[in-house]
Amino acid sequence: MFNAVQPAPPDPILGLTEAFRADPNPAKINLAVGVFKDAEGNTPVLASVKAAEQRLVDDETTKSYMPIDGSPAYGKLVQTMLFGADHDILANARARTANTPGGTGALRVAADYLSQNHAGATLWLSNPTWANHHGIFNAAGVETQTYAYLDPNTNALDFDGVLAAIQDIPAGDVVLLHGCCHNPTGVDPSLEQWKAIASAVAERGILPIVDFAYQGFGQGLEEDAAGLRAVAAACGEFLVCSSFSKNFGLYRERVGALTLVAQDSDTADTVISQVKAVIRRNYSNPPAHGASVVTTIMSDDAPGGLRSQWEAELAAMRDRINEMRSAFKAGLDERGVNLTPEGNDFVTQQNGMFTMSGLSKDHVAALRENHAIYIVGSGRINVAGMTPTNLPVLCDAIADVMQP
Ligand code: PLP
Ligand code: TYF
Repeated sequence: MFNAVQPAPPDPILGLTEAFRADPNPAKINLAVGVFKDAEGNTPVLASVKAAEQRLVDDETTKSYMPIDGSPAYGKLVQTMLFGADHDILANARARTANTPGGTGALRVAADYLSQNHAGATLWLSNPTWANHHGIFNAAGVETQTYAYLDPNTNALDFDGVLAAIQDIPAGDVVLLHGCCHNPTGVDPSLEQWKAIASAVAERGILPIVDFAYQGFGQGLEEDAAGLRAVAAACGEFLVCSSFSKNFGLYRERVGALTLVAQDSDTADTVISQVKAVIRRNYSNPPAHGASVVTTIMSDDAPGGLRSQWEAELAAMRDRINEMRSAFKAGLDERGVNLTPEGNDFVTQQNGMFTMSGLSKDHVAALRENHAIYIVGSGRINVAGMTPTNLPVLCDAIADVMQP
């Protein structure tokens, strides 16, 4: 029965982690997979998470099933993080949130919902985008197309290209926007650009999905939500896919959320009924642990409580990434290496863990073969994998592979 099955190709990013593990070189550096690392190269459990887990062990009274869409308290706090407590969307009960297994789960539930309720709609993805986006939506039967995003001469946003592409998207189609810290480029629109993109999407009658996997990793929790809130101001209806893998360091606990916002509360009830039908057929109800940790932390909002402890830990992660961006740019500048014709300024102008370095496939191969430095074939570098120790080694290696 199984002998006719052909092997699937390895995941381009996770496959690199396996190759890295197998590399015997003690000086090897992994800047591939999108996981935060501290200055010692570790991905520790946050102290606020440990404390919340201890409370859960002590206080949890049942392991009975969760509701299909998770706990109402979690849904409320997700909406508050997205829009702020006083937003019209909360006041008029226009949003519904389902707790999903990670951001990936949110995207897959959104994909099944679209395929079953928005027949024929095409999803438009930025070029480039997170490697898994096409696969998740195609697996649900949603066709994907791409829109222009990055200007390769400057490694900055091709804003005119984005707007021109939106003008050509048919009404009723769906566009995915990265809420902040675009993966893989690190390039986000400015607030003015967000407003223009959101108006264009609204005018065309396109449904936006905001993929929000890095809230708090760019400029701050509130600052990073500005683009999403511009979408909320212009577009009456949209979806948001949240992930708490990165900002709570809860990667393996699989905690995320799909939030739908509708014109009014009755419509929101109808749409969530379809979302719940999708979930029931996929995994029935979500894993509880990660969402309980997030709820425990966010609800303890007294001064000195778990929430302020977590916010400080999140700020420390963000600050470390931004310090590494500055040090990386300085290291390249000192060696006379220019990653674009216009220099290396783009490195410090981008947000979040990733930078699209502009390094070619040959450079990437030479970094791996000659220096045991692993980055994704597209040239994406995980800045959060840089440390004060490996940074000079990295900059020397880039100078070496780029010399004419
Ligand atoms: N969306 C984007 C843009 C991501 O970069 C990621 C993870 O890397 C995800 C979604 C998925 O997140 P999760 O690990 O919570 O499934
Ligand atoms: O590095 C990235 O962009 C992601 C990280 O189950 C990742 O691919 C790895 C495993 C996973 C989800 C995301």
